[in-house]
Amino acid sequence: MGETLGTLEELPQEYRDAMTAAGVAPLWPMMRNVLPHDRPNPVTKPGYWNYQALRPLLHRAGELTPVEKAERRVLVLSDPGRGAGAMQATASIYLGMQLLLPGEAAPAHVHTPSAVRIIVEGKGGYTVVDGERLPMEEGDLVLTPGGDWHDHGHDGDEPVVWLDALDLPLFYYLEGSYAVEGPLQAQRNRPDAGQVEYLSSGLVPSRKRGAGTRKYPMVRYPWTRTEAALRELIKYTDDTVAELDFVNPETGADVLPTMGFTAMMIPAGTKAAPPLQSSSGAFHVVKGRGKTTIDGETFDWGDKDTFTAPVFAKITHEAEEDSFLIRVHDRPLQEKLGYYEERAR
Ligand code: 1HN
Repeated sequence: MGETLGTLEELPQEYRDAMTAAGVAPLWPMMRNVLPHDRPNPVTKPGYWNYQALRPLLHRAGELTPVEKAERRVLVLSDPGRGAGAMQATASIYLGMQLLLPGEAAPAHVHTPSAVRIIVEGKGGYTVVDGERLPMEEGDLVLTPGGDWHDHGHDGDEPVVWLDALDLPLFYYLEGSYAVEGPLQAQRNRPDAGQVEYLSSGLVPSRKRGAGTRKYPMVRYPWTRTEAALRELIKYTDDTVAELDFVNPETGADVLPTMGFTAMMIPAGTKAAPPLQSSSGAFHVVKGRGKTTIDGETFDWGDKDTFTAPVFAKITHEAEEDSFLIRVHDRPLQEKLGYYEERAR
């Protein structure tokens, strides 16, 4: 226990060459890399993206690359620990900022990873998910579960931007990531289920015998309701931060199998120091102002900024104004794998 393990260099060169020729390698020099003591040793580094800095770059992409040439016009938020161009923001979470201009349509496709949009700015954008037309308004959370057809459209007159979060790194790692393309979908002429069947929390369509429910019954969570719920909760909770998890209204489970989403309100003047968590996370500021220290790095944030935290990060938030954030995390996956954990700081 705790002894220093043997290195590759200690072994005779002819033995190392013979192992290489046989297609094998000794485990012991690599043992502590794959199984560090006590806690993981993440590659992921804390990341921060200022929206005012991204915005002109995104608009430039709008001038340079028509949506037909991009399929999806997105700037990817790369984990600083993996470097520019990395297709992930943490080990399990991909993030990108997507721009759609008035009159544009992003073609329909379906893929194995799941996507979630958090709307950043602009009016008139919509997504069609399996025939259901979902208006996109600032702060809304819109799900595109893996296996559901989706395309994006825009009836408004100003650019629309949203943050995409996908479990793409997992699917890519599993060599399970692929898409199928198709024609734009016919849209059902009615409001989405969040405005009809699931308008009111605690009420679901009557469970008549034999009436089946969709696996993902509600795919749009309007921000106006989320904010109203947080503002009410903060008045009565003993916690310094109000937190609400987005769940499937039929099952109460997390909205997707791998990714979880938590709406947070940090009141002005409040400091919050959550326990260390085995999940990694991305924080998107719907609105507010404050600063967050993650493993010793401090980020000053404002409206529409995004920042990330590796697994077991030591996180301290301080809000200057009443601040509303959505946290994207991989707790649902870790719970299914049986190792989600929180530790005292
Ligand atoms: C995707 O399908 C979308 O549908 C956005 O808007 C970003 C990033 C990687 C793979 C698929 C979209 C994506 C994506």
